[in-house]
Amino acid sequence: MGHYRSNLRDIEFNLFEVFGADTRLGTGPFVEMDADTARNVLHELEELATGTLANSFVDGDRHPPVFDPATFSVRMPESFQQSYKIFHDGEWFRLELPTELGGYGATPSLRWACAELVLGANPALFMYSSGPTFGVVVHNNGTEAQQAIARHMINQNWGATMVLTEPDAGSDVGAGRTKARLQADGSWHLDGVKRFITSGDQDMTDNIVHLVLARPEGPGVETRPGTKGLSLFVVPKFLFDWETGELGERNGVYVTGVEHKMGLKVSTTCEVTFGQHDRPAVGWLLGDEHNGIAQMFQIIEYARMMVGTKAIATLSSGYLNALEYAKERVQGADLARSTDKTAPRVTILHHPDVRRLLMQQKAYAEGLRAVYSYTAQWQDRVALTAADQGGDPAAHAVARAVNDLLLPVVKGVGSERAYEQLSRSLQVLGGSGYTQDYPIEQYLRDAKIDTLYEGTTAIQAQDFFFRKIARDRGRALGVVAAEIAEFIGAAFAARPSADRPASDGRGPDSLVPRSTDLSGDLTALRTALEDVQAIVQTLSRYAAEAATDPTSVYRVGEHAVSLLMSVGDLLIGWLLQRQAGVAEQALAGRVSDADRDFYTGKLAVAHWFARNVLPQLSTRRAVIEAADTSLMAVPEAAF
Ligand code: ST9
Ligand code: FAD
Repeated sequence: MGHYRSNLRDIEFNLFEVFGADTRLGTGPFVEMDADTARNVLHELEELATGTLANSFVDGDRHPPVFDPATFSVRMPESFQQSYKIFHDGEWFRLELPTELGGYGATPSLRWACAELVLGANPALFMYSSGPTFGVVVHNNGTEAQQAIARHMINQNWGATMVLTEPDAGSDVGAGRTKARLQADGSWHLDGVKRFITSGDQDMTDNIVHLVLARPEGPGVETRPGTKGLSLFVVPKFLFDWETGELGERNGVYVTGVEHKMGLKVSTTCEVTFGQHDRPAVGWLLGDEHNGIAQMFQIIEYARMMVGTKAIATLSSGYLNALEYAKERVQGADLARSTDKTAPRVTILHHPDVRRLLMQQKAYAEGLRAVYSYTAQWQDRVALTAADQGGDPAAHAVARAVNDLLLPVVKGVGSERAYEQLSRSLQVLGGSGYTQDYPIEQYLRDAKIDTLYEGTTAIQAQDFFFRKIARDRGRALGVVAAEIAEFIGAAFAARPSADRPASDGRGPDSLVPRSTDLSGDLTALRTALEDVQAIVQTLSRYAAEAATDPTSVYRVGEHAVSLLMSVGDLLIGWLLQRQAGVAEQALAGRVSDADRDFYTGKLAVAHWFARNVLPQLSTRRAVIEAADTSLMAVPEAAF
């Protein structure tokens, strides 16, 4: 059996039972994909993901791609090439495409559910396979002539990259120095060195299209500093006939090095040089307009969602691997009988501390899946309210803003919690977890990158506070807060604390709280909402006070990650309770044994999170309300 443990039951629960995906599938731009087809797609993809796609995951780590400096080229491991070919031949990439470009009409929420399965099985495979998806960006932004490039990217399955980072321009993309000079024929010659470029080279596709941020210069071109002075260029590895797509000469863009990394080794991370060798690096200005950073952010927004989903997918598999182990590993006696040396040995799942570790992982794996699914259903709404669908512009604007707000949560909280909780997965396996007999040490190594690329957690937190909350004047946050408050109000009204079904007292199941403590859980959720609102108010005050005391903003900088993580916990707490409500209703009817276990788990995890995690937000609130700027006053030498 391969490494990947999928959780299709929970994916479908989110899609259909919690977020009502079936009401959006088969309508508007998604008319070609109905709910039954969507379910079939998920089941077929799950089979592929847990088998063929997962098969090369370990081999790709132990036998990573080989770089040949003589030819500036990369050779991929054979096992990975096979997984890639099967994935490509199945035309799964079409799930990501709109119907007008040959897609199947999948909603974003279905697409991200499918993405989870591939990202959990073999994340690099998803990235190498995203050339056609990059083609959508070229199509949406390109001139009519450039749209032909998009068609070749899709139909000929070319690879693609996003090229921002330079040695001196990481988080600070605007510090980039790569230049582009306008040529008489309207093309541009790029000149510079980029680093850390994912999928910069591979030998699985005929061509690779690099989408490169560079600073334009030349007669009649205004050169501006910062990100706003960057333009986006389409720079192919091989030049080609725009009409037919037939490949021509090698272009002057070369991979000159591949990083040796902690993890995700099968994903090439390349130094890419433009115009530094024997020939110019020829490119074209996307859309013939200097709007590079905004165009690139169309890719970044997608990639941030992808990175968060990747992290969450890995955590889920880590948790399920750990759970499997805990059900089999026998060690020690039940704590309640520990003084009796003749007591039978039990599986480690009987130990309260192992349960604590597992319940934390379950809460974050399932809670974060709910967060990305909630975000994705806002993306469905963005599409359904678009002007070309005759949608309401106000509803469209709200859906966009809420999606924007949630992206740093999916990316920042998803990646941080996944890395943290994967270390708990490893802990459950004891010393065995530290070995390569199990996949968790690789999961940890592979998932660490998720807190770093596509904007580090600090960058996500600043984006979240300054752009998505302050600049938006809290409107999108208000929409989400109102949904949470409405849920709490409705839940209190429906289930006053006096109205508690008694525990049926049967076996270990009777330990599950069911709705016994529902009102206590709701109170914890209400307090968490108040805590987050207070944190936002306090940070907003610190930001406002910077008008008279510029150092006041340091308090925001120091505590922005705490805000981001607190909002993440609030959303998880809320969505787990929402899920528990759905589960309770289901349990009131006839369910299969498997579903009874599944729904019972939903009640247990919502209760556990409300009692063990949500109260922590009050402490974070107190810390932030008492914040000062002393940290910034510490002399460098004192660190
Ligand atoms: C990387 C790749 O790390 C790793 C994985 C690769 C995987 C590849 C496969 C993925 C598949 C992709 C397929 C593509 C498919 C897409 C399909 C879609 C149909 N939201 O605040 P300002 C813009 S890559 C939107 O002043 P600074 C906006 O235009 C490397 N836009 O910034 C804004 O203007 P305005 C990743 C945003 O202070 C303008 O930027 N590297 C957002 O100049 C200026 O904004 C990073 O992520 C936003 N949230 O620069 C860099 N924010 O305000 C991280 C900004 O007028 N660093 N814009 O609207 C940052 O993000 C910095 O905050 C900074 C700061 C660079 C933006
Ligand atoms: P720095 O920006 O130097 O950050 C170092 C530390 O300082 C971090 O902790 C950071 O949070 C903090 N920091 C920096 N600035 C601030 C600030 N203003 N406020 C608070 N804290 C700050 N790039 C691409 O363009 N394309 C790719 O395909 C790509 N793939 C990658 C793949 C891998 C495996 C890796 C490692 C990187 C990749 N990157 C890619 C680059 C990646 O996006 C950057 O590494 C990332 O944005 C961080 O930049 P940096 O490494 O220069 O770190």
